[in-house]
Amino acid sequence: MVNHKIQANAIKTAIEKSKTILLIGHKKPDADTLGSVCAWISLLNSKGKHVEAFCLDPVPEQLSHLPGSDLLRADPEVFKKDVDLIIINDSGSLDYAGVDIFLANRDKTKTTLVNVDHHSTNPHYGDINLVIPDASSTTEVICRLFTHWQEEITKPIAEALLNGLITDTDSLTNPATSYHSLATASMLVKAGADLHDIVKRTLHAKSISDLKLWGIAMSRLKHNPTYNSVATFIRHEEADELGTSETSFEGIQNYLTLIPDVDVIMVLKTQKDGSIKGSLRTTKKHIDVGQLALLFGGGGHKKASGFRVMGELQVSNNDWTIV
Ligand SMILES: [Mn+2]
Repeated sequence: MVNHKIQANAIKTAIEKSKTILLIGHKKPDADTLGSVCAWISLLNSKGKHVEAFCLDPVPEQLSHLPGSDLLRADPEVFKKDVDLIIINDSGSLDYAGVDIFLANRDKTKTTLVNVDHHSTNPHYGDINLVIPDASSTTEVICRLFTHWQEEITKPIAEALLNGLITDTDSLTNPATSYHSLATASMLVKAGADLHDIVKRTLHAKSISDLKLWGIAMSRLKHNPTYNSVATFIRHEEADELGTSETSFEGIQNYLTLIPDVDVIMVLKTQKDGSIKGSLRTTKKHIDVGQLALLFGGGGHKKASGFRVMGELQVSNNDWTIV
């Protein structure tokens, strides 16, 4: 927090001045955005603030145990209420958060917007922006923030934060994992979070359907020697037929980073709306897949990023193209 004291103090003042605070998690919520929102709920409740929480999509079953997650609503009516402060968590853009249309006419004299994130492509859309790209997760940013404020990291806060940190670091193994992430995880375990339970619930919970979906993706792996990349794809009909969720797809690209000596991993998934979603990963120090995703109108981090393009996936003779 050394380099972000001004932002940390500004957020503190904004909270002190606020009666009603709206917390936002991004659409298709993951453990990082939900862990962040739930940690805020615990802290702000203890300070007697009235808290509302919004997320466009429902909380996934495996994260519904997080204390405070039952407060999240998908009802946009909340944007018509008198809210003093809005805190958006883990969203590289307002569109990614799913709230761009709801905030288009925000009265900036009444409502302050805080943007807390770790995506390097974040354009700083808030009035106060606490964006730390070297943090493994937004939950790590929030942990640094609460610690800087000398707030007590209670058991519910530790539980919520460690869920996000463990998920975003792939159980403290991916390149985003730093000395700080390990120290943060250690501190959260000391504060009462159950590391074993979190790993079991989030990353190790693979159903038969999830593994069948993985099987389809693995059978299509293709190495492109020109770019030294490995790619595969999944059609949304295949995922639907197996009844898998968005999170089962998530793990595939991370697992593929186990392949040594490959520069870029790409997993494509066709969407119901006719678009194609791509996830990019790299374990190479000199490669920035965040920049690569920007070329396709997406964004993300140096080591993990994503994009969405309109198009159709055509497969012929073991060759596939987006047209
Ligand atoms: Mn995150």
